[in-house]
Amino acid sequence: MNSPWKGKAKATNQDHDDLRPTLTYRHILSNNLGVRDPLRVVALCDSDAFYAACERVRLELDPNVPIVVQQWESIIAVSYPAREFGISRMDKIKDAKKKCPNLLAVHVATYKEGEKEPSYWKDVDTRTHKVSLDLYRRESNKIITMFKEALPTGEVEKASIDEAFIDFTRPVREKLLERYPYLAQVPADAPNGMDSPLPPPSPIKWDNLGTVLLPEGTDGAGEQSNIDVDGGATWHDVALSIAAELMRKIREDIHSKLGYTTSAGIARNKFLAKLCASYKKPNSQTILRNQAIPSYLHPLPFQKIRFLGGKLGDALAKEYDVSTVGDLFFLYMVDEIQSKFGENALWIYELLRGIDRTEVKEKSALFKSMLASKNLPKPITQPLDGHQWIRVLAAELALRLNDARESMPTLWPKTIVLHVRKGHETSRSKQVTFPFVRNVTVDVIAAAADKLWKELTGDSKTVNITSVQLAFTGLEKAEMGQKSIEGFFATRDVQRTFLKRSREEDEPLVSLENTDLALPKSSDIEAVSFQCTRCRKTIALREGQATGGPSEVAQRLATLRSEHGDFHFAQDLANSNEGSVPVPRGSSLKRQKVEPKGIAKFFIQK
Ligand code: TTP
Ligand code: CA
Ligand code: CA
Repeated sequence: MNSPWKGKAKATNQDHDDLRPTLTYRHILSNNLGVRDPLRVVALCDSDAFYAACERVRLELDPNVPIVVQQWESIIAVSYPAREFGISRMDKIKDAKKKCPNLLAVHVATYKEGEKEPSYWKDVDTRTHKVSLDLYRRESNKIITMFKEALPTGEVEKASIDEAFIDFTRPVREKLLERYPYLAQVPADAPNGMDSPLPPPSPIKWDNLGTVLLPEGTDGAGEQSNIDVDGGATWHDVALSIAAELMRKIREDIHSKLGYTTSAGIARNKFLAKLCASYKKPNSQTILRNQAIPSYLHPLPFQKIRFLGGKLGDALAKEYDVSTVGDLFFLYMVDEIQSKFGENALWIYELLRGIDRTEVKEKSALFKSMLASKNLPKPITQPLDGHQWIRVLAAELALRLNDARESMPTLWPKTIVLHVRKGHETSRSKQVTFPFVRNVTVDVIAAAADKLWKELTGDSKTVNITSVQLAFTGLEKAEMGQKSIEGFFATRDVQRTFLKRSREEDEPLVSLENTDLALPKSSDIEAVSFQCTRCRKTIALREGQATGGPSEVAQRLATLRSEHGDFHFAQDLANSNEGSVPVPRGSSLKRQKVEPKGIAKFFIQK
């Protein structure tokens, strides 16, 4: 094959040609260039020490109080004042208190047998209580709502319980045209009409917009902060600076209205925005200019990049004896990697260049399902003892459905599913149509679930149930037409649905789409498996991995989930590569079907 990379087989700095594209009037006047828009600006905004901050606000504490949030014996969030004492999430409560005798440790709220609402009980026990993350979900929704209200033409995608991607491209373009109206008029003497290059922008005042990362070859320690003016700026830099202005204002509003500090990363795509969001935490924002992408990416240990971590990262490190993104970038043996990775070579190639074309897209506002689950440290052995756990899970579902009904009064789950794991046997589940009722109370839910429980346990005298999950699926917002809410519910036949026969399934039919379980990090997962929203497969921890404390299991599950997510991300990137990928012309780096070998096998779904 006649590849210009043959023999050289190395990347050069010219591979970064996409960092300074020539912008024309057509670019600035088009509003639908999508992920290939050269003026694209994306931010990732993450809340600082989120659960700890929620508890601090709830308790109306001084922001300087050192506080940690505890789940059973583990620490799950550490406030920044507590971090000053060297406390981290890895510490045991006992050790954290040794480091800081005044430490305030708040146990996360729990549902307790027989209680309808979660609360902060004096004595909590994983054998009788279940963690409630409802406060954090509510506060998270308030923050997301503020993003959306501030940016009616922006796109907001909740990425986890405390972070969201924001696509600033449209709001920024509106501001650009408002501030520089001459950009909207193609000059009469422009040589190529709409396709003529824009005039150079005036210098940017970066002061007070956050930490601006420095391009290569500039004096300084990697960042430029509070500098007055900046020559050499591009229109993309102007776009970044406008996004930074809007982001700063929203972050200030969140702080003054809700009391939370946040940190944001602002760059040309999601991958880079996420990567620089935690550059300076807490209460900060970092701007990654296109020219600074190579110098920011190259020194990073590549295994720190989420998609290049884990087993794939280990394999890469072993195979090539490299440690940083820059090492990989310059050592990247195109043909060799192509033969090892097959079509997946492309996305690694792009990632090393700071290219990511994934969209910022709001997941449907409608939760398709809601799931409450509990891993039982002490298995249920008497069938009658199931009832107490069913009530605990029913209380959580009732609260979450009623919360959601505040904004969607006709939200109704078509089905309720009960799923149990019996020792090491495969799990079983049963489901039944859920009655169409106005008041979804704990009693209504528990009645349906009790029935399913009886069907699942049959006539057994003893059982060995180690995990119970209760879920609403098929959640839909029903059309009300002209009716009032009361009239709307009154017209439906409530009882009929209860009489329908339940259906038995080997595997849970729970679609986790848009539940918090679909998020990479959620410590409320007290389960040993999850169902992927993309491929619908149930992905479970291997035998032996499902042992240990709830937080250890949750950690392992989170790792598994993140690896599985990376698999899909890799696939998406590989599949979105038609078109203007900056692959050197004539390179053999093309989409080819190659049998997976070596590292490529990490991309292959088992
Ligand atoms: P993070 O955003 O990872 O951490 P954080 O907000 O506590 O701190 P930072 O300022 O560094 O962003 O996680 C958000 C919340 O998710 C965190 O407050 C608690 C919860 N969480 C867990 O329950 N278990 C975990 O292992 C992690 C990483 C987070
Ligand atoms: Ca956070
Ligand atoms: Ca986070």
